[in-house]
Amino acid sequence: MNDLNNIVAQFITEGRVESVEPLGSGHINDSYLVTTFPESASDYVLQRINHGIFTNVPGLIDNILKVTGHLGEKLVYRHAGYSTFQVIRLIPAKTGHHYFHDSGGNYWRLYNHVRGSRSFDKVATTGLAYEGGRAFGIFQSLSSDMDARSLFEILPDFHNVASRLVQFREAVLLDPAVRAEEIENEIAFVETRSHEMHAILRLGELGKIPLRVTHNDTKFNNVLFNANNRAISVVDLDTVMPGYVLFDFGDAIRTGASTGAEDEGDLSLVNLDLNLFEAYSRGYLETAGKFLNTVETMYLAFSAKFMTYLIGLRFLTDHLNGDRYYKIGFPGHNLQRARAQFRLLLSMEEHFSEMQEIIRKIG
Ligand code: GN1
Ligand code: MG
Repeated sequence: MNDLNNIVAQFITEGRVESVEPLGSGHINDSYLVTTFPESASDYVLQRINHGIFTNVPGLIDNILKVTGHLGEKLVYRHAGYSTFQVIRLIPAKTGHHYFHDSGGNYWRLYNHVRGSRSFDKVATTGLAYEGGRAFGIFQSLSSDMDARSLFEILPDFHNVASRLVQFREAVLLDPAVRAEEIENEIAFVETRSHEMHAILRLGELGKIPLRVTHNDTKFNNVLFNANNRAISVVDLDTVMPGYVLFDFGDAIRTGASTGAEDEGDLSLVNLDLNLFEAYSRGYLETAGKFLNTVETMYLAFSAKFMTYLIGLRFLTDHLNGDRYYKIGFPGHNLQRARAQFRLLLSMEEHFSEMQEIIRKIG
């Protein structure tokens, strides 16, 4: 705790630190809520950046500054319509950088904490789903006039299914943790769908869908809500880089329209909730619909299947590799996560024509 206080002291903050407590359920970085007094002073979110994954921390921070700068400027000066929406800010360190590199080699950063905000791992109502859709739609609308190529590709090929499949097949072959034999069904599940899952990649190569500034980690718990359950911000900007909007829509549906947790052990509890899907899509298209092209809109329903497949594939690959990437809570956690994703994908396959019909009606 004292160490964490010392880290916070490296940044230019208001108030005096009252407490530093672990925050959230992210699988990559370590996050802490820093509360301060007096009450009028801002609270903060302190994060230790996983620099094994984000190896270029200055590049990462630079991307975040570019995007938050652009969004902040548009919200304040040009987009009065989204008056309740806020953009999180990186707090400068006393060195002048927007991160702090400690003597142990760790990289830290500090964001302001959006006052009175909260997030949800699970979406309980269509009202929340609608608001989540609006939030990511606003984020994308505000960044839609940015040159995507001005951002550094922080994790190259992050949602590239071809390279994810190469990594997966290599893990199956090398089988470093000797786990491949127990998961033959899951391996077959991946392989039978691998061809159709290249659709978005192909559309990109053909120039039918543009590269845009995308968030790339639109888990529902990355939306912040106020006390009235209105979405007021989106967080976790680490993976903001050039991408396809379909990644963001699909990943949000994967977590925001499922009846079960991402790592649900009882697969009978995992299904796509069509009402949540409809509500999220409505909120999203109300805000993002203005700039999407017809091919992007046409593939929204498919993108939910795609991102559920891709994240399931990544969990399964990490399981095969002996859990080296994602934090796990217990042995077999990544396999359980992958199984829950594949169960959700089955449910989406079952309801696919209804999903498409919903998008057609709204779009
Ligand atoms: C990771 O750190 P977190 O929990 O926001 C991952 C995402 C996955 C997600 C699955 C940099 O996100 O891509 O969708 O887990 N982030 C990275 O829950 O790999
Ligand atoms: Mg993240």
